[in-house]
Amino acid sequence: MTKTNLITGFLGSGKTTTILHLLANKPKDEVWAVLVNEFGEVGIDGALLADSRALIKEIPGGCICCVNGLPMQVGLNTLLRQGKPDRLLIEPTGLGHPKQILDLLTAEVYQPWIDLKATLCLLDPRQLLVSKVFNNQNFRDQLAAADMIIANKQDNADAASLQALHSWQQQESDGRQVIYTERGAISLTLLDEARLNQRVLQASHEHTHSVKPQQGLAALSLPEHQRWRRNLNSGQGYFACGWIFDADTQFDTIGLLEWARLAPVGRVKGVLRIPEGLVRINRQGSDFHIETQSAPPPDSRIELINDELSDWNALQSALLKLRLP
Ligand SMILES: Nc1nc2c(ncn2[C@@H]2O[C@H](COP(=O)(O)OP(=O)(O)OP(=O)(O)O)[C@@H](O)[C@H]2O)c(=O)[nH]1
Ligand SMILES: [Mg+2]
Repeated sequence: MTKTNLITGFLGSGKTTTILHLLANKPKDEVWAVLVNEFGEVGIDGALLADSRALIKEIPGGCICCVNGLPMQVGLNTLLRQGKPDRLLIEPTGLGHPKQILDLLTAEVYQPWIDLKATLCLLDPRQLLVSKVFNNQNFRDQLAAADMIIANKQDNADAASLQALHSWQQQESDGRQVIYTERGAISLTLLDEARLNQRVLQASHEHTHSVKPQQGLAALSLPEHQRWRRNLNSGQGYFACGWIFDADTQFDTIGLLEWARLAPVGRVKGVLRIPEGLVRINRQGSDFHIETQSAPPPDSRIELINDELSDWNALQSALLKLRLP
């Protein structure tokens, strides 16, 4: 059986960062797998995890209505049967509801395969102070469904957000562990804690797609001879726009980083080709993280997510101008 953990948490709270930390510290002789389900139609987290030596399966276009759909189940089955991993970490979309995925993981058919361990919920304490986030039912249910709360980004937590965290802990943690950390640097032993949380969750269902959810897997690639394409997604009060560019497209490094830093949106993530190789861009609000590597990526992809509809065309024109001849 594969020991399995759900790693939940709202948009940009640090799920992928935590998974990268766990993978970097996993026992050398164990095979680990990661299933990532993203809100955007253009999958980025798979590319952010690509170097981690784990088996990675990415399901883009993630939402509560399709998380239980065929792509997710096919992804899960492929990882479990072909990979036979010792451990599976599942990162659902930050905007999604944990109910369907927990229902799926506890379904009869997976009983011989999955040993469900603790569900860890990443929390950026500052999110407790943002009313649009705090009042989001999915945010609240992610916390409610967790066996332990990982209060991440302690380096950026100010007095007000720590106070909000303490109040939440007193009123709603119900004795569950709250672990304070930075960059998801948690102990691997937490993964073996038991799944005890039995709260009954009400799933909400509000989502629209620019393409049918079942086509989500197709978003991973670009049709032949097409230099780029974009995909839109919206739901739960959030809007996403992602672009994929072919392998030959290169971007001006400085211009691209400025574009990503200044784009008037809450969330930016991408892996793109630059003359020096590749750059990974990951921005949540003002938390801006970049990494470069000399090997070029198989393609370039970038995704923007915002809590109101943005001028995607203006952002796109500026991005297209950053392509090198
Ligand atoms: N300052 C700071 N930034 C962090 C910390 N942990 C993660 N980040 C940054 O926060 C941003 C989001 O991190 P991710 O790990 O991609 O978050 P996520 O929850 O996987 O995001 P989604 O999958 O888009 O929901 C990135 O820019 C990270 O570098 C931390 O402890 N401190
Ligand atoms: Mg992520």
